[in-house]
Amino acid sequence: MGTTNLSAYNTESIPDAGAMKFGIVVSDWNGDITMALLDGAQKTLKKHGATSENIILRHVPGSFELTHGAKMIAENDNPDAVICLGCVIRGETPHFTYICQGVTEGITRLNLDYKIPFIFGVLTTDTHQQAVDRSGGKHGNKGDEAAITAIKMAALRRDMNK
Ligand code: DLZ
Repeated sequence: MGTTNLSAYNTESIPDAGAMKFGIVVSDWNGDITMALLDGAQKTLKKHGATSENIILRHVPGSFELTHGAKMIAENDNPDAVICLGCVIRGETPHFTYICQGVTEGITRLNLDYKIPFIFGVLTTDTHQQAVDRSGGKHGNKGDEAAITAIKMAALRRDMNK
């Protein structure tokens, strides 16, 4: 189990994203990791048909601000889904717990309050190496997975609104 690539998926099972609009909000904290997540998410969206014009990108300082950044994209850019990308690495103080709790509850609430899906693409790791392993390393890229989830959830909503 330990070496499973979590980003492995069947490409043919993914809906076409050509007519979909996505927001991405990315945290600049732990930027080496979050830029790798962003790269994965953008490449995966485009691989499945999304155009550059239909990928709205905004940066926020840290993962705690992802909720507000995502909310602003939802209110200003009319996306079909918003992907939230961040990386919180455990330190010596309880700060890790509060940030993780804040962003998790924030994104959950957005999913309940708005009609579009908000995707949780936040790594929460004990070490920097664990984050490297999950942002394009031996465990895949959480950014790819977040993009696939966004496409699937946008398609679900589209199908249910038919
Ligand atoms: C303050 C802080 C710390 C200690 N660690 C992280 C982290 O590992 N990952 C992350 O995304 N952000 C961290 N931050 C910043 C907070 O998310 C937030 O930006 C500040 O507390 C200001 O609200």
